[in-house]
Amino acid sequence: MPTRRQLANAIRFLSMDAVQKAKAGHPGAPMGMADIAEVLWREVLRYNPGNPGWWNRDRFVLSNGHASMLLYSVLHLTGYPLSMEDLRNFRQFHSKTPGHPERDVALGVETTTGPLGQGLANAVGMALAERTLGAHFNRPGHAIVDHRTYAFCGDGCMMEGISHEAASFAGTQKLGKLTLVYDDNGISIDGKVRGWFADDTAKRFEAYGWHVITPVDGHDAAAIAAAFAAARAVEDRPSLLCCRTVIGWGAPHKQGSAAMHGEPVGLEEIAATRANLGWTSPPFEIPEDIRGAWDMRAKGARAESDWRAQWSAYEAEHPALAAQLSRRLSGVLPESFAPAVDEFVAHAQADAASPATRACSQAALNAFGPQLPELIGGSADLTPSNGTLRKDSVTLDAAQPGGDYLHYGVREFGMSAIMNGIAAHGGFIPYGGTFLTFSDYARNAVRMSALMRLGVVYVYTHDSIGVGEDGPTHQPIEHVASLRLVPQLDLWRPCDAAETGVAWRSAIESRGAPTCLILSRQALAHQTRTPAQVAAIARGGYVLIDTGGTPEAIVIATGSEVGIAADAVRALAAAGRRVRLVSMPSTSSFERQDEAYKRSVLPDEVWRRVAVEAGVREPWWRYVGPKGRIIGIDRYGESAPAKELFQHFGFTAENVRSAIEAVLAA
Ligand SMILES: Cc1ncc(C[n+]2csc(CCOP(=O)(O)OP(=O)(O)O)c2C)c(N)n1
Ligand SMILES: [Mg+2]
Repeated sequence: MPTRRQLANAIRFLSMDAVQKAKAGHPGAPMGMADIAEVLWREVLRYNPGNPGWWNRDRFVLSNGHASMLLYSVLHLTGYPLSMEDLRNFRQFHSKTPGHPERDVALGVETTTGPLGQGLANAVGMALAERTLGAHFNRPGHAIVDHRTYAFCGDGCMMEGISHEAASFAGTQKLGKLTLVYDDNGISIDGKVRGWFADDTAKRFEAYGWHVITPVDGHDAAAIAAAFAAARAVEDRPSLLCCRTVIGWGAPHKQGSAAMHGEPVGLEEIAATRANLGWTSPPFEIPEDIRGAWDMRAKGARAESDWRAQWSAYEAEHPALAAQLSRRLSGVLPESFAPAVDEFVAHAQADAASPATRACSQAALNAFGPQLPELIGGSADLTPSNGTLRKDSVTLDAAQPGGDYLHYGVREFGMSAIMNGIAAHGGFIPYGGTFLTFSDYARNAVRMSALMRLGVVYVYTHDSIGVGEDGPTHQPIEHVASLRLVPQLDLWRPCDAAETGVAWRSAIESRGAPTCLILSRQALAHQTRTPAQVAAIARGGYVLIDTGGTPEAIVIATGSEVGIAADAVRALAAAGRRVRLVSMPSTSSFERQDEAYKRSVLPDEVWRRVAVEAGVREPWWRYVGPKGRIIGIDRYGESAPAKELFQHFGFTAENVRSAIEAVLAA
């Protein structure tokens, strides 16, 4: 039987050799955390390499994502479908082993964040999702949802501000099944962290209300195992293991230095490490006894089959709950959802009321929310402004773990990354609100939602100079345009209640991509529509006001500017001009339509075009062309009542009319 050290060394050599072969990567952290990983993956974690997607598996998040060779090594060694060939192809084009894997559940990658610190917040979201799902579905004698969340992080994660947001939130939420392992090696890229990171991390986490186990010798398997056991024993607080490690442990001349962080170790030093650790196997070969001791397939299959027996009993006793849980985990929406939204939209159309779209959004949530027990709402401390609280919502916290509404506090980035974790866990559709201008604070987590194809819903209210008196810091100018640039992200800026309902439907149905809902603070005019026009909203852009025959000009508007443009178009119609109004709440959805549809809305031959949107002009050139006109704002706003600002910046029916007349005269 090999020693635990030898088992850990398998990770060290796979990591060193793969980084060397790729001529790029990060050997230091995998070598430093190898002993911890050996204990965690062989003794502590519950998973089944033969069925990586088994949903009651423990979750593992690598927040120091540069240590990806650590994860690939253990996935390979424990028996996940990751071959030695895959390890040899580390970082190569189309390999299963990219530099920073983000999410690939079929391979055992829950999430590993390239952007440091976010994994910590993702793990908080996963632990919260587990607890909430358990509260929804577990019944006496049936702990059918019962798994733990583990995360590794490094100095970089701890330095990042998001670690504060996430850890503070997790402490308040008392997430007892969350265990964070801190790789306290004293090294980051620039060298010894002492010069720029002198916090007492243990005290910091104690202050957050965490259970802190410190110091743990990260190279002593028995100490590590004891620390994991201690973490498990404390159920009312998340646990932090502060593990003292040596970066690049085992490399005789380089260990403990920043040189081990992010470059190949070098053939000479690798040979010296082999001699130092008594490792005689050539690169990418694992001795049989070590391979055998690492193989977790039988143990994993047993763990899952034990759980399946529990599931059968649960299903027999609680068939309706079991069916609902299965539905939620598979991401299928209840059949009652779409009709509920359709009814909301039909009512909105008939009511002809003209509230702010943030209020429409609140009403839409109230209308379809009861159909969707998988919704977990929230706001970064702007609940009344964002209109995110549904009338039947219950606060979700340690006292009410079965609730469905999170008061995230003033933590936009944390909220967004936590929502990514909730979505990645499964069983929930998270949505969270803040002011659009603060989407910048959350920006990289929004990008990660898109990159990881997570169906998170961002509710961004106060969407323009319409914010008014709060002034330029609170008035989004470039935000909508910049969010439209994010690949795999849907964005809707609806103009009234009907469009808001359709936008929500799209966001909820979009389980493989995030959606931003861009909503007004101020009341907006209702638009009348035919049933065909109502049906066309979902296409993202459609003809709202038409003329007989080919129009002379087309006006394209979104959100709060649709009503203004409609007034201008009607005035021109009264003057005998044939001008079409296109409402374009979602350019991302419109671009997915077929060419014939897009041309029917924006015929090529009609080149006289005007776009109106209270934000930077940039996105609209592609729609109006070089001869078009755009009424937008390419500067920061002003502090003044919204009505005056709209006037000042030219968002009036008269000004839109002048712009159309100018293109008509061209
Ligand atoms: C948000 C973010 N900023 C910067 C980086 C680049 N980066 C990758 S690793 C690293 C240093 C991390 O230090 P530590 O977590 O201590 O890792 P170790 O060197 O100990 O492996 C930096 C700055 C990143 N990946 N993400
Ligand atoms: Mg470090």
